[in-house]
Amino acid sequence: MDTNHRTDTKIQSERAVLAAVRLPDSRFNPDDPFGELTALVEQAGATVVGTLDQNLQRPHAGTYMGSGKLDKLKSLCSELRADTVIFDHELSPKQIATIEKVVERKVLDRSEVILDIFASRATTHEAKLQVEIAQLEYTYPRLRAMWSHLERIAGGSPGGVGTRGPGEQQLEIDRRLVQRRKTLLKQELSKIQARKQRTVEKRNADHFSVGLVGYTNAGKSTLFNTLTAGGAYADDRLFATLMTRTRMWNLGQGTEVMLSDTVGFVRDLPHNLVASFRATLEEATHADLLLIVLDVSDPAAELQYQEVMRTLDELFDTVKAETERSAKQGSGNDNIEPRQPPKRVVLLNKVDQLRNNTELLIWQQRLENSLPICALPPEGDTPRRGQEELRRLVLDETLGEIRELTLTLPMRESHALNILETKADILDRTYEGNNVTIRARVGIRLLARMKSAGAQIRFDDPESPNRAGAPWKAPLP
Ligand SMILES: Nc1nc2c(ncn2[C@@H]2O[C@H](COP(=O)(O)OP(=O)(O)OP(=O)(O)O)[C@@H](O)[C@H]2O)c(=O)[nH]1
Ligand SMILES: [Mg+2]
Repeated sequence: MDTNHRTDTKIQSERAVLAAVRLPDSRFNPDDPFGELTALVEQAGATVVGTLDQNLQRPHAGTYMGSGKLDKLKSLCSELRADTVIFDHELSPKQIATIEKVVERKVLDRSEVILDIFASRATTHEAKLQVEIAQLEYTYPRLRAMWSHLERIAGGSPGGVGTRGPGEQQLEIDRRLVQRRKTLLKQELSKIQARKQRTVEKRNADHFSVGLVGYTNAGKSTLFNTLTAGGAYADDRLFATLMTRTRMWNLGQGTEVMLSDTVGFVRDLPHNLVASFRATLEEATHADLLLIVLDVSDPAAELQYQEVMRTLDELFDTVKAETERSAKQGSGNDNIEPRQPPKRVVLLNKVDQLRNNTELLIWQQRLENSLPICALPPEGDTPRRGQEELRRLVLDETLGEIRELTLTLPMRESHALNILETKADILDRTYEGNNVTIRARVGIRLLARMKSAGAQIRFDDPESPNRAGAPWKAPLP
């Protein structure tokens, strides 16, 4: 058999034809329908030699694309000497096998290409585990469908196809091995994640945390590096960052926040990959403030904005549902307050790349909480556009509205006292027994955070009815 068959999904240095079925609800950029898939395929190391798409009301069950179009796809591939066909959406294992039979070439879907890129980018142990689990769940059944299909046309003789040709029995053994491997990986992953979650929780209790999120290549790592002068990987490639990185960001006035750089979003992220990467994205949901980095110089900015917002909404919905479920099951802790989703600010990034201001004005008018910015490092001593405003904005968010309050706390609360000494403007203090009473100008959000971290603070607010100094129940902003 001389066709290029599918024993793995690597497309390094292959010649690829891209194919797509556009349905009424398909999301794509009409000005450059294959732009994003081309970028993905090139990241995976292949060359795009041609494209073909078809508008349909609904996909054909067996082959997704209509059969006439598929024949056309086959002749296009021969004409362009293509090795591989890549579809811009998910296909079932069966659809892949059927299409492969018609076009006589290796067929991949968009999710498999994304998985390949993730596999080649994963450097940490955690990222590698996540990618392997996703590949076992997504790619493996698709490869298997192909093997058994090849098996049939090769007459069932072992070794008849390539050198692999697994028989039915072999497939059964493979399936069990894969199952065992997956269980093992998942156990290891959940151990790592439990450890990480404890670190994150402890850190967030002490510090205001800010998460950078956004579409891949939007400029998150660049901004992260500029603000923290750190060394996250910033690169003009998709998915340069796979894991969350966190560093202190010094805002001045004795205030530091934890800034996190996360994995980039992309349209239709393979669902198994989302499952394994959810913990990574979920870290973003624990932030106190989300900075959404948007590349406004990208022609597909609108689509990317929609995608990021949709993914975040979904993520918050699942987290909320899970919290409610575990509360119903009586986790023993009745006073778990459902977390409010963090405030979102959209950073209109790469403004230096815009040729005129009109587009920027439209974004600003439309999004109340937005800020034009350039994420590149300062030129000499001068910070780039928007960076100083961003620092102010985050500082204000961190401290919250400043009020003059009288606080009473036990002397043993040395950690809380320390925070007050550095971050509040202390006007007066008196000692009585084991307690200290402090009159201070202090940000209410800072106080709320100290309280939720367990600090025993009572306060008298002249505007509040609980003047007697009952434990503070702050109406959180
Ligand atoms: N001109 C210009 N280029 C920028 C700006 N911000 C980022 N870039 C460039 O955009 C490219 C992508 O930046 P990254 O910071 O790696 O993007 P990212 O959002 O971290 O991407 P992922 O890690 O893949 O999610 C790099 O080549 C950056 O130099 C900006 O404000 N202006
Ligand atoms: Mg990055």
